[in-house]
Amino acid sequence: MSKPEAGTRTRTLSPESLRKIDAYWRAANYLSVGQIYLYDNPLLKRPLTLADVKRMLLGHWGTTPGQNFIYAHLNRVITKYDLNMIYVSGPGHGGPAVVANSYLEGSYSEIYPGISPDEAGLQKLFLQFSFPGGIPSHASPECPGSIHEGGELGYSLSHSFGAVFDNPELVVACVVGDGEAETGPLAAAWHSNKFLNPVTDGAVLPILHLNGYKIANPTVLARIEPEELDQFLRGNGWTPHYVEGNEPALMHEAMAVTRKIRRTLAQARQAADALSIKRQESLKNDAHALNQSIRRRGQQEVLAIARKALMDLASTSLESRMVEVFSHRLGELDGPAKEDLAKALKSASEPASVRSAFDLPAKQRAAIQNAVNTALSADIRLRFETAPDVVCGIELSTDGRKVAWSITDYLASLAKGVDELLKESEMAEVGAAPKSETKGR
Ligand SMILES: Cc1ncc(C[n+]2csc(CCOP(=O)(O)OP(=O)(O)O)c2C)c(N)n1
Repeated sequence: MSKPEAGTRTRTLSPESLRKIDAYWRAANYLSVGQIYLYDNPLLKRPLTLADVKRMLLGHWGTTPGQNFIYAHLNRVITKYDLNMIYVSGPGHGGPAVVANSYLEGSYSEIYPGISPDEAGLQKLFLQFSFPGGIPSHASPECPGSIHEGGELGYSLSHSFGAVFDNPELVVACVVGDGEAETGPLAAAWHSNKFLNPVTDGAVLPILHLNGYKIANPTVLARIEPEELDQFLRGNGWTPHYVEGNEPALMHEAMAVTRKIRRTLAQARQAADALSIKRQESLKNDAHALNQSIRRRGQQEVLAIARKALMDLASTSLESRMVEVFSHRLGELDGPAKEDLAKALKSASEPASVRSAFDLPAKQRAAIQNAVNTALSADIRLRFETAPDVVCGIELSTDGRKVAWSITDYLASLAKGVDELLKESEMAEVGAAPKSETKGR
């Protein structure tokens, strides 16, 4: 594998944008660290003393600058590309990060006016964090916009996918902790992409926060070789992009990834459209093949039943009964139809053909010859042949005129019924399916 491309310094961001993004990031970091540590003196207007620091510290600083970095950058691309995007914090014990960003954006004070955007509000914001009567140390339902409770690790990806199913415009940026990635639920959730339909669903952008530790203990994904990690992610169906380094200026790299996501989404939708057309065709072919086979099978079954029923009820063979019916039909011919047929048969240069699905015994052939001669008051020359397409019946034809009796019509009505049944079950399937090719779903 070529070494994962490290973030490189480019000039995607103007110096002014870079300064603002960096300022936002540092402000979010300040608000986060303040929540974890500060009991008082929120703006550090006077020299810090031990009395300003909380006695019992909770919340994990280690995950926070990374999450703030991602959050700041995502906000920028949301604004730039007018994306419909939400943020899910996997290492949810980095609660200070999501609270800090919500406060910086103004949503927090909007929902909780007591936590105002001033020094008094800041004092309350810091104090309430992981404090009796305050808010939990992890991303919790109280946090505006939160759809993911961060106390129990492992469900961030599943929740993100749940949010985008049947929500085609939504992109969920899901930060996955490398410690969180060691939980069973998260390890399995990488495969949720198999259930995603790019036509009807949105997109999930997992961001593996590879900061090396699950709080203080080394993580597996940060200790394996980069190539192994790359193959692991690809093996799960993802195309990883790497943003690594120590400098805030590398934010531009994540933006490039998001741009690519939009392009990939459009391509995936096109591919899914083509796939859906192919699927419709193959469904049609399958239905046709099934219909044919039902028709064939129906023919055999009908014949077998008719043969047995005739034998049981009338002690007669199917073949002789068929000849009788055919002869009767000939006898019933009258008027112009009869004259027309007689004329055609008499003037034909070739013997008229009598086709039947099975080989007619001599006795039946003689009966037919007799019926034709009697019906048309002439000596008509006949040629007998077997033809499987004359589905269980007899057909007399010459020069485009035809007298026939077969069970084809019965089978056609059976085929029509089967067709309707297939259509009904297809409609029911479409109606019941949560989406087209599911899910992925
Ligand atoms: C299911 C579950 N197991 C264990 C924990 C305890 N726990 C809290 S944070 C943490 C480590 C998380 O590591 P990571 O996802 O890498 O986050 P980071 O270290 O970056 O904060 C653990 C094991 C938990 N919250 N939930």
